Amino acid sequence: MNSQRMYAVGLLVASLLFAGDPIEPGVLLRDGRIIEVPIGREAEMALVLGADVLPLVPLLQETEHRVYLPVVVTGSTQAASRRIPPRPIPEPQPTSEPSHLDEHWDKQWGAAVLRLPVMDNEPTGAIVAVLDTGWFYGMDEQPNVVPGWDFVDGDGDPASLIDHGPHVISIIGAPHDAAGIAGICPQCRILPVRVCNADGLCPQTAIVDGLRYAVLQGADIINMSFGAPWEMPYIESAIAEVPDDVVLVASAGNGGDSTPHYPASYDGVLAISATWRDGMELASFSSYGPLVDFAAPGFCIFGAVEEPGRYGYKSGTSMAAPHAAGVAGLVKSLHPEWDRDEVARFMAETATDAGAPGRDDRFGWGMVNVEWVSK
Ligand SMILES: [Ca+2]
Ligand SMILES: [Ca+2]
Repeated sequence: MNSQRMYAVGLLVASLLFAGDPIEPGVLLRDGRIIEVPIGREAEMALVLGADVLPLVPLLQETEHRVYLPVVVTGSTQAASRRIPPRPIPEPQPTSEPSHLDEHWDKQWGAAVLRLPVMDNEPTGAIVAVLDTGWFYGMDEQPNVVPGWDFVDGDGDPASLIDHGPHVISIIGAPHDAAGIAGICPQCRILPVRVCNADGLCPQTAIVDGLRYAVLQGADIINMSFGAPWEMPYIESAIAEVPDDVVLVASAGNGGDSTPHYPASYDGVLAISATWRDGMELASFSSYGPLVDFAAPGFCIFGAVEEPGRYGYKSGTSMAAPHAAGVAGLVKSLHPEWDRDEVARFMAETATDAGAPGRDDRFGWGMVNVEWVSK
């Protein structure tokens, strides 16, 4: 490396370090190998490597509205993460619909806003692949989880080490019973595909493999609660290969602005923005823009957390996407012959308009709902 370039890199590293946002330790993929990158000199090396490093896709998290950033960051993503205001989480109010027996139904404002009816739990519905951190197999209440795969460790055990994936899965598929919470599509079969590691980082190769695997396993819906504000050609190609009868759902991003996030902004993917508790106001952390297709509850969402058997609140477009994926799962369960455009059209026709009349850049075609199920 010449001295001029070293100087430039040094300045870049210095500016990142002194900006108040410490560079996160993480994992990078290089030459097909996953390497650990702790804080310090190795992080500097990662920045120097530049094009040799496939950036990891961060999971979009969560309660503190902190967006996980990979080691290789740009000025714009740092700025975006700083704009997300820390905000106290108000005590949720009980919903006015005590129709469900589930223990925590009074905390499930999101499912109540969607007008979720009580449904049976028979595993006869659509297959919803959840590309995430995996599932807690020790949970007391189990959705209809089918055998999946772990593309982080390369084995057949997609058990999760953190609560992001389990939270997402419980939102989609928790059974309607006396225990825990009520999922949006309890008859859906959940295919856990572990593509994100315990640090909340998702190697692009794992995502690409996970997409192909989900299609081969017959997934009707693929939920992707991760993303980054930069283009990822490998993932774009893999998405383009997914057949039209598979509905792809992704979180719009937690940037709080109109910077496009990927994979949500790729063709054929439904991008889901997140709303506050009243359901008709966009969450301040939610990204928005012309590619938003639908809005869904994403603030203070109750679901599986921390360890098997426990529940808690999380916020983020990561939580909004599985609400929409659950709705898509219900549509596909009723109409397995519909392709993704037909499913999206039905979801648009039945959505609750919000914001500016008709389609807009904040709520897309509106807040998804399942009121139509009981009609
Ligand atoms: Ca339940
Ligand atoms: Ca609207």
